[in-house]
Amino acid sequence: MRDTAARLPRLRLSHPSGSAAEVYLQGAHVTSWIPAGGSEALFLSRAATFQPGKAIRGGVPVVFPQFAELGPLPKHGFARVQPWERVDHADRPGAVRLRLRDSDETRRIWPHAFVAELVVEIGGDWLSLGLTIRNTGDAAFKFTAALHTYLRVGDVRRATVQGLQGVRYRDRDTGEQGREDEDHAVSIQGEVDRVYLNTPRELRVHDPRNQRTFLLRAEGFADTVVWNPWASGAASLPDMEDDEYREMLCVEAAQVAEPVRLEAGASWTGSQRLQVIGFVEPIHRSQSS
Ligand code: TA6
Repeated sequence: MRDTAARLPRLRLSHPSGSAAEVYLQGAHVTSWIPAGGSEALFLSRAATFQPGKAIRGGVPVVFPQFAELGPLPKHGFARVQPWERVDHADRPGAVRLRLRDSDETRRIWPHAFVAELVVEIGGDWLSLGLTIRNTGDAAFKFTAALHTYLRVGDVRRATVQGLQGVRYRDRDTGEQGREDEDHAVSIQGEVDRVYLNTPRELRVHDPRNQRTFLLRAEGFADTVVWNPWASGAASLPDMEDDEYREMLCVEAAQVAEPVRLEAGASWTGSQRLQVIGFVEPIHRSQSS
């Protein structure tokens, strides 16, 4: 990491099982999660920078109120670079609740009153993030959002995502719309940046190199974004080493295709739960039938 992480305040979560996590108040950004008896499960770039107002490359950036450049706001909105406050420990060991309210700065970018809360919690082999958005103003607003999770994998070229078979997607680079192969798990053999629409709630990411499988369960978020910049994309990112694309795979719980409309006083919640379940051999439909 190029510059001192100490400049930004962060919290450490620990669970009686031995699992641990790290969360920066800027962005309510989880940058590390180590399951009990395991090794780091989130990717954080060696070139990540930790500066006020700058996004951190890796972990779980909170994307709100706009996903990517799909709208007039700054890319991925502002939640990931705003200072959140710790509200409480959510009354459980290994849990914390963080809050972001609209301010003069956020209203200059997006003229709405809101409260965002993120509850981060770890257990022995899982990490869960629950994002709640409340409209505290007197008019409805719309937003898109994501938990932009960077999983750490041993070798992305051997990793597969199970559960997206037959699911429709939009390719963000080419604009192409398509449907994923019915028979095979998604494997990453080049740059990928796809929004999978209305995805199953449960997905698995198999990482044979690290001999582990992630079980990902999303609620509230309809879509899933799969992103890996590959060598060329990584080379264009100043806060990512050129070869690090091999060690990461973003599998993001997202609400992109259909923005959420929140009436005054209403709230919305979306969550993603990651669990490490040891290595489970992927099942191919052609094998199981
Ligand atoms: O979620 C995928 C994506 O929108 C990609 O298009 C890629 O640009 C990535 O997010 C990272 O965005 P960032 O602004 O953090 O460089």
